[in-house]
Amino acid sequence: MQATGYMELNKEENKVKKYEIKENEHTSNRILLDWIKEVADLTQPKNIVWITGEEEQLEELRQEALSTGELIKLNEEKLPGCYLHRSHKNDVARVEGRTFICTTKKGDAGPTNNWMDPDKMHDKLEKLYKDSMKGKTMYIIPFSMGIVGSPFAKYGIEITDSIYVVLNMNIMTRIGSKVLDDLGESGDFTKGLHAQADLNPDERYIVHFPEENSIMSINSGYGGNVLLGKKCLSLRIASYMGSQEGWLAEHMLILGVEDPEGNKHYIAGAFPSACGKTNLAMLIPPEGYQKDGWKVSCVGDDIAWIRVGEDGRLWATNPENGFFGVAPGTNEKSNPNALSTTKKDTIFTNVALNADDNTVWWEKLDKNPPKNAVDWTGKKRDGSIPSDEPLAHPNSRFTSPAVNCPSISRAFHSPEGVPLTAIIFGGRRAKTAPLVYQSKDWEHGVFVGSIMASEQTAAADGKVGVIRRDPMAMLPFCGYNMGDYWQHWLNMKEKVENPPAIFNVNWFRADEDGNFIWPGFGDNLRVIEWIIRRARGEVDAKLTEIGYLPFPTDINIDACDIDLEKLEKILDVDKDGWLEDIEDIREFYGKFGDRLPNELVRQVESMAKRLKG
Ligand code: GTP
Ligand code: SPV
Ligand code: MN
Repeated sequence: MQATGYMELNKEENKVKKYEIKENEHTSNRILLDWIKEVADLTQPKNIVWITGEEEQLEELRQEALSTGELIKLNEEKLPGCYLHRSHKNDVARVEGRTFICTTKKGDAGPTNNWMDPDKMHDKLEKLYKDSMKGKTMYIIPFSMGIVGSPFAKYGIEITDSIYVVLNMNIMTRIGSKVLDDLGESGDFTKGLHAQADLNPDERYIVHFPEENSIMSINSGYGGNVLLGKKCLSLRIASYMGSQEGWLAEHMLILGVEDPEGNKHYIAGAFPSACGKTNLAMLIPPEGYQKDGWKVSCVGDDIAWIRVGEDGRLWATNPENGFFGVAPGTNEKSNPNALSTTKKDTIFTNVALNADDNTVWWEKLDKNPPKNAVDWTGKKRDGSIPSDEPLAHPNSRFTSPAVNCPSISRAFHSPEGVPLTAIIFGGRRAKTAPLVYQSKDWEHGVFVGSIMASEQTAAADGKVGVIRRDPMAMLPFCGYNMGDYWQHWLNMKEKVENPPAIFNVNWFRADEDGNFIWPGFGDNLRVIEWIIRRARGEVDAKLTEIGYLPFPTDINIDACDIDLEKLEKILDVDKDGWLEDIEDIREFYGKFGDRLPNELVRQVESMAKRLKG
């Protein structure tokens, strides 16, 4: 690989090398060059490579990763351009306990984030990064979140020693020289530094310095910990930027729905990790809806940047360029669009290999696990699956280009994004939260988002199934004090003349045996239809203690695998359940002290009164 634009000032082995990073064909940006020198002096790479985004360079990197075993080439006929990667066994999900927001004042990170004094953290990290790239190549990835040149895009530079990161960033973001060209001499970019070091989980850190616009990640090689454009920049850093600049960075999918009359509506939805964003974003309408002329398109599946448009509406863009989706559970029935998205130019992480034909497999892909399987840890398996030892890791993922998705929206390519008709919040809750309800107004809607709770999933370390409060699905992703974040949401009311209606959904209500009552997936359009009709003021609803609930007969269940009686059951207000929730909400709110907006205190107390009265 051609290495350009740098010189080692001192080449003797075992001595600390000093690098001179020269102006080169890639950039003359002094702020960038100085930072790269600083990082190179600290990490001591053997080589520095600028990622241009050219296919030839990327192909060279793929070949190198194949030669070291970092990637495995899959069946070129069945899965053209696809690769398998296995991460270290101790490194398979985001590590929330080791994720930090380092602001000058502790209170600015807030009670839901880990915090350390920025100077102390820098000292600690410096020791860990020292010499960490010795003998390795350092890659410099210029990337854009959003369309390059758009006024809404944010640029970043990720320095990494991982080819897997380069190749994933190439799918997930817009990378390469065009970003440097547009950046010019400006210092307006996020600095992201990633080193795998020795993957020691006890020294793993994912650290954000919002005030310095920088991110440092060390000792991991996995997804959300290392693809720094994703959760680190586009949510944690961007949420902080949004609070300063008057916009919102949210953990939301963006869905386009066209009704039979040709009206187009866009909906943004915040569900916690592994709670159905990708699935809803790629929804295929039930047959009857298709016949009637309903069409659904996908603008984004994980992150939305939301701004106030000149028309007084909220407009959402998807800053990403690909999907980093959960593999298990994805199949021809649940999400055919996602499945077809993964059929080419995809990197699979921690799924199982079918050694007979060099394809991939994961739980619930089909009912025929490969007889000759290699599981996600690299172990040969005979295809029988003890329940505690799945073939694919529960958080195994695919990284695919957004343009692979058969239902990708034309608006995906539009810099200004789409106007929102509705915002939906939703969690994974076996009890209490009904299938759908609507908030009464913006303030009540912000309250509904702030009291979201959900069962924990395999997307992060921690105990799966435990219920925790996850406001706006942003608990692990809010880069500043969550109390200030709620206030920022509340303040939007003044700026948005035509706000979207706000709803809450729960696809995961379960019966006594733990089976989901609502069929979900494509049938979720039935709920979306009600949401759109409500937002347009076309259908009545029942005002209850928690907000507006549908009259059950207003949800279309023609040719749907649920009867009216069951539907009524999941459209109830479980007063005892909600009263228990109130206790928990008060306790949670209590953590925020005087950073908790008064509006939310009023909301919870008046809901308590309604439930008791
Ligand atoms: P992240 O990428 O971690 O942010 O996750 P996500 O929110 O995009 O979740 P995703 O759509 O990948 O779904 C995660 C899991 O939930 C998968 O196992 C899905 O099969 C399951 N799931 C998604 N939608 C539904 C639904 O409507 N009903 C049921 N029962 N399960 C669903
Ligand atoms: C999530 O956990 O919400 C994800 C996957 O989308 S990761 O990129 O690992 O954060
Ligand atoms: Mn996510």
